Amino acid sequence: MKKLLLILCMFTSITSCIAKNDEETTSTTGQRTVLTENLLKNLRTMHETGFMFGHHDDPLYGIGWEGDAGRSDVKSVCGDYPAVMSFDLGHIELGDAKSLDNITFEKIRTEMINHYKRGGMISVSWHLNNPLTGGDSWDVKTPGVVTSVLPGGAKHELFLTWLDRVAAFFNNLTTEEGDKIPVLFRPWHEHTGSWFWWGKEHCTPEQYKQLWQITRNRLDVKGVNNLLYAYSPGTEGIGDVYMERYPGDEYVDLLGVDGYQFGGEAGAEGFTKTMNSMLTFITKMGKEHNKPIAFTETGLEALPMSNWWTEILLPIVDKYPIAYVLVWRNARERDNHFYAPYPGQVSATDFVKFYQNPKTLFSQDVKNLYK
Ligand code: BMA
Repeated sequence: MKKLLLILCMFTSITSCIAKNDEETTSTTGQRTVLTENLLKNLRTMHETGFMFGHHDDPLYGIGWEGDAGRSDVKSVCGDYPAVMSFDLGHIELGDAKSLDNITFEKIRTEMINHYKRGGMISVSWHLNNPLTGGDSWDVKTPGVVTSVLPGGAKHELFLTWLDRVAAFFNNLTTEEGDKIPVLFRPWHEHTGSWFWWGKEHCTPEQYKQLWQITRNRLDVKGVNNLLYAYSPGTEGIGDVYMERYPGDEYVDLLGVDGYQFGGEAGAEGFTKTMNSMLTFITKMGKEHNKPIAFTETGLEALPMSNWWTEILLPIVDKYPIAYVLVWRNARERDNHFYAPYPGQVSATDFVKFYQNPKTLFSQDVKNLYK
């Protein structure tokens, strides 16, 4: 065996989520499934074995292909699937059949089930539209969008219907055997920046926290009991910057950070410095708040550095007790918008070395995430 399999714990615990009272969103359930609790337990101890590698939209498309059964750029390079696959629910709120990246939600659901069946973990982000303007997540020209979806706001009722569509998707995520598949949901990410309508300059800390609360409470009320929730700020700062909008321990299961290397090779030093600072802080917060931690999004666009995996990313992450690190998608519809290698790509050989490192965990290394 290249790597140790995860050690099973015999005992499982079911802790109930604390539901907040909000008149129309009072939680009636608030209990997670045993599979979901088991995933949380295993995320907590993952760092004792290593850290999982993840890739966004991994089985859906890659460089030069789309929709080929069983295909994955990561697997084509190293022989195994990532342990974590993330997907995005943008446009599900509209009732559309296809996501903002032009994939049917039915296909996304199928690939989530496939990945669960191979033992892997699923994470979900949500680049939802702007409910006030009808624009996208990045439409930040009009103020007051967050206020508009809070109780009493002009778009509150509409927003609840959006949350209900998300709830229906998660509630419908079941295998033929009847397992309801656990998911790490990462709503309202990168909010310490201001490029999304829920970002720092577009709402107060209280409004942001309320956004989390109504999201969580509505999903609880709708019986969504298969989610863990990740808090994923950007790299704008540690300390108060990171924690200012933290919705509270009862809403969050994992502390993360999204941070990219920008500017090609020249950005390596700054990226290393920033991520060491962020991950040192998150490690401390994880201990204080008793939460697992992860590097929830990262990457170097178009991977121009042949040694990026083992000489930049690995030396950063292997110092911290992260459960996983995830790189963004290999877009098939945009030039040079990819974050994992494909066969022949300049960093492919180095990625194989990264894969062979005993600390990096891929699909074959994580067979007991739900036990
Ligand atoms: C961004 C880019 C966009 C994409 C969005 C949601 O980072 O990759 O092209 O639409 O994520 O996946």
